[in-house]
Amino acid sequence: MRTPIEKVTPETGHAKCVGFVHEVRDLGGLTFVLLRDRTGILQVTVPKKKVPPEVVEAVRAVSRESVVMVTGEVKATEKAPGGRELVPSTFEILSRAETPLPLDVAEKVPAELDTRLDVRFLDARRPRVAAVFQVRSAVLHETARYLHKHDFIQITTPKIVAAATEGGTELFPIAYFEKEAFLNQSPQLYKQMMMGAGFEKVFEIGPIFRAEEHNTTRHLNEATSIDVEVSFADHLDVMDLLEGLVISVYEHVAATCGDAIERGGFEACRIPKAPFARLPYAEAIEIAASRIEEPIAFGDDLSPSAERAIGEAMGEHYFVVDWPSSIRPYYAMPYEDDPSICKAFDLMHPRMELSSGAQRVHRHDQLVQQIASKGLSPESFEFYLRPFRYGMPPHAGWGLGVERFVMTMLGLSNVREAVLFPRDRHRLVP
Ligand code: AMO
Repeated sequence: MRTPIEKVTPETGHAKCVGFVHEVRDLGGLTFVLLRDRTGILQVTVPKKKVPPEVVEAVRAVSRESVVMVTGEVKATEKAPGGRELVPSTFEILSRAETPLPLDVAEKVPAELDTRLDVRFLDARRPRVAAVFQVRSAVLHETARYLHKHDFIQITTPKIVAAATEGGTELFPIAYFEKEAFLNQSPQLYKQMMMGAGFEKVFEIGPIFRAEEHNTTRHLNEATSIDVEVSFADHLDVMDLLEGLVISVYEHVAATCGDAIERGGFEACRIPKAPFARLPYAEAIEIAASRIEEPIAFGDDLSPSAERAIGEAMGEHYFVVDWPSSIRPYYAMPYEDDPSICKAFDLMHPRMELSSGAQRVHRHDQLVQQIASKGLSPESFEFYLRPFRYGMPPHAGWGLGVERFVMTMLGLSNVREAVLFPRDRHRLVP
């Protein structure tokens, strides 16, 4: 059995360690090899006269980032990282890395993102990148735990679909035998249908596909969405759920990823505090209008500069509520006393939108009328509309983008940093 590097201590005695060669420093009679696995770095000290000749030969031949297996005695030393070193009795090259490396893994100064993404497998060997994906894993883990604890049923819905959910333009058409089909933009219609099936509380964590042409630091063409839908609930209920989930995920990351976050050189993330402010859209527009140059008025979407200006004024996570019905999807429930606004919300991080949600229209005829009034054809939504004719509970839900969640949590500058293999306008490989 190998010993993970973080478990190697001066008390270990004889140890077998396997990892990547992080660095080789040849000082003549003495060579230092830094061995790295995902738990840390171990100094392998090779006094050439005191170790077997085949060890000296292997150390001379090894290149950086090769995978090696080293056995030997662990000794205490103040001069090495972690206060210990390993003096090898065997040194075996399991897999030799070619030189030169396409990316310098030990380099402190970051390379261009494009170069890094081309060789993501090497890039992810860096503690800073590995930390992002450890945090992402913790985010997904706690999300599922939190929702299961609140009696949600996890579902998985089709990604090959026949209709748009969020409007028609952002669809990727695919070849599906003799039929027209698309990659799904959102599990929206399916999670709502499961309210008609009586599941009451469902969630899905899965891919969403958006054929957005623009190339920004916050848009992907394939993203991961945490989707939730709840019966017998309104928008306020699911906003409370979202707020509780966000805080719980931050707490879990702080409790379980502290070491990785520190090794990656990130600042410890500050846990947001409940309750999040609830800012009516009309007030958000006023704040933006007073702070940005470009004209903005009631009925406009919040542009990135408007979001930034409002975020600066708000400072913390906040909700924007009471949106104009004209700029929300057909499934958002208008207020009874003022149908020009609806029971929709966005959860905002001061830097950008994290989540959108709403109480939904649950009455069939109203839904048909709203689909038509958005210029869409109710016939192409027949499979979705059908359950609304056979008893549909009032319901509400939201979708939360995993990449933006991780990006804002760690202060990443580009959403692509939060995906292993991002898909964008120009990137389809690896
Ligand atoms: P919306 O389209 O606002 O709402 O998406 C919800 C959240 O998903 C993330 N997201 C994206 N992240 C990166 N790149 C993209 N191209 C991208 N598109 C979306 C964002 C966004 O806030 N059906 C509704 C949700 C609902 O009402 O339940 C929906 O999809 O973080």
